[in-house]
Amino acid sequence: MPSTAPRLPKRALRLYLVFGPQDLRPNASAPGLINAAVEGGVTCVQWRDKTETAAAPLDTRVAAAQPAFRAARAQGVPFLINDDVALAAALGADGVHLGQDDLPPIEARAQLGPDAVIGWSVGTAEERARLDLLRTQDPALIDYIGVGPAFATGTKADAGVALGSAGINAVIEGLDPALPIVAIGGISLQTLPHLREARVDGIAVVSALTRSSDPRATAQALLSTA
Ligand code: TZP
Ligand code: MG
Repeated sequence: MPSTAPRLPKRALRLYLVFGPQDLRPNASAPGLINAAVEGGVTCVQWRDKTETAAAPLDTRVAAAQPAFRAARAQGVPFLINDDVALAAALGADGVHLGQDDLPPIEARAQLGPDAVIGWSVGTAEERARLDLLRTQDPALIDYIGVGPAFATGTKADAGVALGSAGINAVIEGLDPALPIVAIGGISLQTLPHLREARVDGIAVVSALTRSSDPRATAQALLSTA
């Protein structure tokens, strides 16, 4: 039994909205999307800015993320930052989601402190081996993993080969059941039924919600399909 409560309970990963300015429909706002999505049942939000703002000075990145952060805070859902550890620290976000080529989790933990949530992307056997090694060194370093791409996705060009349920289960085989797992990549109302066999705690989506004309209803439908 872990001696302390998890930084991010599994239920917070049930339906995870990931997005940035590049994903918003014309005339949509980040707070508007977050409000509708959380009303529909979204349990966690990640700010993933892939626009030129990502290379701008920190105060510009903070200003860009601030409306989304405030909306998530007002809605009472965890708010994580993709890649940008300095932004997470400046904003006071709940933590970060890191890819294998981002700042190593150990360094992110050193910068963000013991309370920050750290999520890590794991999509291959090699990446799984890296996770196992890190967890041997410090079982509490990583708070959850994102596994994918579950299906083909047009949202992330370098997402890799679609894993499907069987591929996801192979990557996570034998993992500590206490470690929360979220599937990501190409998950929509159409593909979600094919994920029922995957032993994951939740799903993360970009386009299923950002491209929906009614994110509230789509979030509800995703939750009832899962
Ligand atoms: N990481 C792996 S796949 C992916 C990310 C950020 C993109 C997911 O986007 P979508 O639109 O839900 O396929
Ligand atoms: Mg990244």
